[in-house]
Order: sequence, then structure tokens, then C-alpha cells
Amino acid sequence: MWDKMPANGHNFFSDSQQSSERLQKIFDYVYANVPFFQKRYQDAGLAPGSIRSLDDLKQIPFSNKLDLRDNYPLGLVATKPEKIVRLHASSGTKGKPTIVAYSQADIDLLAEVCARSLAACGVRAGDILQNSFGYGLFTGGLGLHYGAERLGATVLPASSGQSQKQVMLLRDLGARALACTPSYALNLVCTMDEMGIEPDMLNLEIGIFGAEPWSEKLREELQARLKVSAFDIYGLSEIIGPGVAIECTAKNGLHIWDDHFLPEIIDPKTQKVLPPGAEGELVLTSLTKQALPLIRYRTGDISCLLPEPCACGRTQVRMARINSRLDDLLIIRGVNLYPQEVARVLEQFKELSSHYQVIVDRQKALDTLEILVEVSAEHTNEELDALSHKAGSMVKDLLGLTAEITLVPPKSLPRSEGKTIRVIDRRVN
Ligand code: DLL
Repeated sequence: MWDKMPANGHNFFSDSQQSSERLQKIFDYVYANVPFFQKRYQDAGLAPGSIRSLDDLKQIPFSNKLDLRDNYPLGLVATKPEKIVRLHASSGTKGKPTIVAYSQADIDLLAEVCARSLAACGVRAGDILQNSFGYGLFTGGLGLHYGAERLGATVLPASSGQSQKQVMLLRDLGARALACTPSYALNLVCTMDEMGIEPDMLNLEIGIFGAEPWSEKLREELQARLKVSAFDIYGLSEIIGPGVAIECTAKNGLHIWDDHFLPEIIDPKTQKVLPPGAEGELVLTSLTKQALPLIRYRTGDISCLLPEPCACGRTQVRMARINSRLDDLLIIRGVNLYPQEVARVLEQFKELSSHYQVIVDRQKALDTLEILVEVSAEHTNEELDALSHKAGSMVKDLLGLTAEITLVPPKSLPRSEGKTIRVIDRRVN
């Protein structure tokens, strides 16, 4: 459909004229400063000045995580080394981390988009933000830290871990907003229970949760148990870190700060651009980055663009919440399975908690699937048998896979301070 759109067909971006100018500029800049991409663009028949409008975007070849891996650690940097003021890294599950570089202008941009994100969910100058995203190589801690300071809020740089101390600080300093991964927020809720701290004893009103997929059920649970309004924040190190997109108070998708990050949705198989509303892989172009600008970066995240106007009045295009990644896809006995689909089945049982783990193995050339899930309270053995049988049948009916459902006691699965590991794939492929 985009192919058939007129030249001004990208009118769902907040300022298409500005985005178009920025795209032309960033293309010429990457061409001139990153030899790896210059070669790729030459091979595609492009030269400086080839990109003259948003419509030309589709001519530019994609970039992806492999490009970063092949040019490890800093081969895609577009600035002189002395311009780099910060390095971060995202932990890959396999092999080396992805290293990302920032100039001072990039750090200012990170602060700007994180400040906007915090403001969109109601954080104001003078509020205390307890920032329990991990500080260090991960972009979450420092990104939101700079954003909160830019906004004029007071940051408590709690980082993740030491849950009892975190709860004490929440109570004693009275933060109005808490930022962390949703799984760590759940951890804090359990610690509050153990310490006998009720949500009414805190001053919290806003939860800013992200960096991993989380469900509406978990949102409801966190809202009820922390007495907050919970917002989904999205981002990735390669593009900037946190603050690429966030929900506003309308909570109807996440606004992408499209004056800096230009989104597209593609069919991951054909690589064709899909029309607004269609689900596919999110592709982002960083329009204003200096040190590590990436054009048409394939995020691997599955979403869709929601171009309709938002009730909040913001004009930045929205995207649907991310429930899955392309590389999460498990193929078990030929059946495709996203771990989040398992979560959606388990959510239907009130006796089961949100803590689960999927274990895939191979025995005598046959794939096996085990789902470990914590029960939310004590049950008799008969009740447990009946429950696991019922959950197993529902997995079979809805997902087409036979699974062994192992119900485990509350708090027995590993808890994480950052991103939770949901899948253990023991197959040697
Ligand atoms: O997770 C940046 C971040 C920090 C985002 C704090 C939000 C808050 P990475 O470690 O590079 O960067 O991981 C990026 O995490 O491609 C998604 O697959 C996933 N992800 C991030 N936010 C969300 C979200 C940070 N709200 C990868 N929902 C991304 C679902 C998310 N997945």
C-alpha cells in the first residue's frame, strides 16, 4: 500500500517535512562516514543526494544486529573517537554484547526523549523518581536518570537489586514514580508483602515499566498491588536506549518520538513495507544520531503502527505494545510458538501466577516442551493434578502442542533484577 501512496503519503508522522529533511541529511552523513554502509549503499546504486524524500526511504538497504556483530566493537561509528563521550552495551544471550556509542549531542538526545517520555505519563518537575532500572552498561538506568534530571524531577538512582532496601526507600523518601522492568516491579511487590508494607504506606502514583514484554494481566496486577497507573516504555540500545516510545495517559499504544526515530513496519519474510495497522517487524531509522546512526534498523520486535489521532492530542505516531520478537520464535515439533502465547494461556487460570518458564529439550530426536508455572497459593495434590491437566489441555487446544505442565510452589522460580529469562532451549541445533 505504501508503494501506491502519493509522495505526501507519510502524513501520519508528526512533521513529515522535517523528517524528510533529516532523512536526506542522515543518509548523506552515514554514506560519508561509515565505510561499511557506504559500500552497501553503492552496491544498491545509491549515492550522496539519492535520497530526496520520505518516499525514497524504501530504496535504502536495511541494517541489522548482524551488521553490529560483524563490525564489533565500534566499526559502525560515524564520528571521530574523541567525539565519543559514552559507551553502553546490550547483553546478547549468545556471544559478545552489542556496543553502542554516544556523542554529547546523542546523550542530550537521550535525555530529551526520556524527559518527554516521563512527562507523557505524568511525571512533573519536583516529583521524586525512584529509578530501579539497572545502572551500568544497560541503557535503562542512566537513560531515565538523565531524562528525569532534564525534566526537573528528583532522581533516586536506586538501580536494581537489594529489594528490601528499595522498599524502605520507597516508603521513607516517598517517590511518586517508580521505573524498572515489570518483572522487577513484581519482585518489589512480593518483598513489600514479606515486609508487611501496604501500598497505602507509599506515595507512588506512576509506574514506568519496560525493557521486556509484559502482559495486560501483569499491568493490572502491578496497578492493583502498587496502587499506581502503569505505563509501558519501549526502546533499544542500538537506536538510543529507553525513550524511543511510551504510552501516554490514553494507554492506547505507544507514541514514537518520530521526529528522531522514523518507524516502518515490514513483512519480515518479503521485507516489503506494510501499511499502517498491519502487524510485522518494526524497523527504525535514527534521524538525528551522531556517533552510531542506523538507517532502517530491523529491530526484530513485532508491532504495528496506529496512525489514528490520539485522545491525548499528541501527534507522534503510535505503535502497538510489543508482545514478541522474531527471534523468540520457537519451533517445536514443527509447530511455531512464541513464549508469550504460553503466558496468554496461563493467564486464564486465576490459580496460576505470572511466573513461568518454558523448557524445550530433545529426547530421542523428539522435541519436548515443559512449562513450569508457579501456583499463586497452596493447593492439595488432587487440586494440583486437576489444574495441570486442565492447563495442559488448554495449551494443546489453543497452541496445538502437547506440554508437560509442572506446577511449582510460589516463589520457587528464579527472580530477575533486570530482564527475565522465560525460555530455556536445551536442544543442540
Ligand atoms: O531494553 C532499553 C530500555 C531500557 C527500554 C529501559 C525501556 C526501558 P536493550 O537492552 O537493547 O534496550 O533491549 C532492547 O528489549 O528490542 C525489545 O525486544 C525489548 N523491549 C524493550 N522495551 C520493551 C517493551 C532496552 N516495552 C529490546 N516491551 C527491544 C517489550 C521491550 N519489549
